[in-house]
Amino acid sequence: MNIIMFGPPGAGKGTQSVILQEKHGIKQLSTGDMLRAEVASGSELGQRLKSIMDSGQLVSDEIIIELIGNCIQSDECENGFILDGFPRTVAQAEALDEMLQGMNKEIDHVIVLEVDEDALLERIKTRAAETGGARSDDNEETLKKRLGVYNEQTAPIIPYYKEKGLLRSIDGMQSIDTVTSEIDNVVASQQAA
Ligand code: B4P
Repeated sequence: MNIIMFGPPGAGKGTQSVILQEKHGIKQLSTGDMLRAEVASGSELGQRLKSIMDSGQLVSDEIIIELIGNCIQSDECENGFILDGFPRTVAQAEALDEMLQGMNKEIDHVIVLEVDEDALLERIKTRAAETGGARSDDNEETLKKRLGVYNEQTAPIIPYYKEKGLLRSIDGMQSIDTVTSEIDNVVASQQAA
């Protein structure tokens, strides 16, 4: 089963993808984690990525598409994958379709976590406090920029997948456990079919 976990910054994509990976043995592919690993490596590319991420902007489609293409083809994704934070632009969604066609794979569900902006800000503040500011983009100013980028560049993907009949909207304002059980229902409906 191949899933896209979709939603604004801080909606809980990473949180739910980790749970889904553990429960169903399908591989979480988080573009955010991959980019943060590159930053942590101290490479020259990592330094460039850090300044883009700290400014709340998106990393170029070219870099992201190459990153994700290599992962989807790996043996780790044999049982399926969860795309966590990808695609984030219509160009990324189109490139993904092209890649999957070539591999004879397809997306089964696009799970959209809906969370309002005040709650997102609270979550990011909590995470910053709990982690001692481990993520340099976890602050109010950057979050506001990221929300602007989400509304302009990422949300337009929603009609793209709606037309394909793949959207499954979930109220992401609920507790983590409740969101998980609603995602489980989506997954179970496919397994029963
Ligand atoms: P990401 O790493 O994808 O970060 P995110 O959107 O903040 O996280 P997510 O939605 O996963 O929230 P989480 O579960 O952690 O992106 C970081 C940056 O990388 C981007 O800004 C961009 O620059 C770059 N990037 C990544 N992918 C890219 C792409 N495809 N193209 C271009 N650039 C890209 O949850 C947040 C917090 O809320 C946590 O503390 C969690 O505990 C809490 N929480 C979760 N669910 C909750 C719930 N139900 N109730 C209460 N709290 C909850």
